[in-house]
Amino acid sequence: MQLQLGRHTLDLAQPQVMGVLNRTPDSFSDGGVFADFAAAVRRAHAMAGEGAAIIDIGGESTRPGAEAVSVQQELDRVIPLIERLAGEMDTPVSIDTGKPEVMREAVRAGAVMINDVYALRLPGALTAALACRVPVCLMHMQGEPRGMQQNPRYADVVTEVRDFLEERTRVCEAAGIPRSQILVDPGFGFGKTLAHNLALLRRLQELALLGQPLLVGLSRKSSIGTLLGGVPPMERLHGSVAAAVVAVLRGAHIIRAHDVKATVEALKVAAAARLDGC
Ligand code: 7PJ
Repeated sequence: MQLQLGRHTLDLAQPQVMGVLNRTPDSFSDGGVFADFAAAVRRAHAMAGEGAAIIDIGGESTRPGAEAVSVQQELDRVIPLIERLAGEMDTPVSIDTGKPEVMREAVRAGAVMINDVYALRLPGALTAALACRVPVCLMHMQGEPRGMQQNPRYADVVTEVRDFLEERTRVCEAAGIPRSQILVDPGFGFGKTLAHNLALLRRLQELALLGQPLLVGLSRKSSIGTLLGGVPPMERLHGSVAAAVVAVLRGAHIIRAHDVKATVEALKVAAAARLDGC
């Protein structure tokens, strides 16, 4: 399995790491350290040096209860950074957004992938993504970021997430996005309790069977903190790496992570010991 990202071909037979770069002052996971432009540029280069295959840039926090940002604010946060990085870096850049205007401008600025936690469900997003002609990651989320963690409920979370991702893939393909450019993601922590997240991780293979590149983000998420007795985001490194290894052994192709070096090294060892993606 391969993924074409601009001039780069990503080999998905090996696990790949997507490095997270938040340009948000209210990010839960890094406290907004990379809101500063120069710090963000340095961080992107550092992650590329550590083996990130993609740098994912976001300008709106989707943590539970986060403030919404305007289109202009989001553009101001991400576009200059994407222009700079796409011009000087050999690592592909993706844009983490649900807003059609931001998708368009980001791809114009050099982003080669769209990562949308709304799975192109916001008005105009599907049309915008289609026009951009870049791969899209469709993520599952129950509800909206503001209230999604209040009372998430499922009859069978794995089946519901799988059916949702299958349906969104079908809708996107029918609209004209080639299947080869569609990634799927269960959206750990997006309208899910610890039990839901664990069920998804245990049965991740059922999502791999959809046949699309499978991206997962568990890095520093609250489920990891809970399993470790309530530790804060900066103390979730080892737990996050363990979760990444489990995900890759159960069929994930791309791991979205803050701690690139640790994740890349762990996944190299995990991949070498893997029988055939089991
Ligand atoms: C995810 C994401 C994820 C994808 C965020 C955080 C919260 N995109 N954007 N998957 N999470 N595709 O970084 O913890 O899990 S924002």
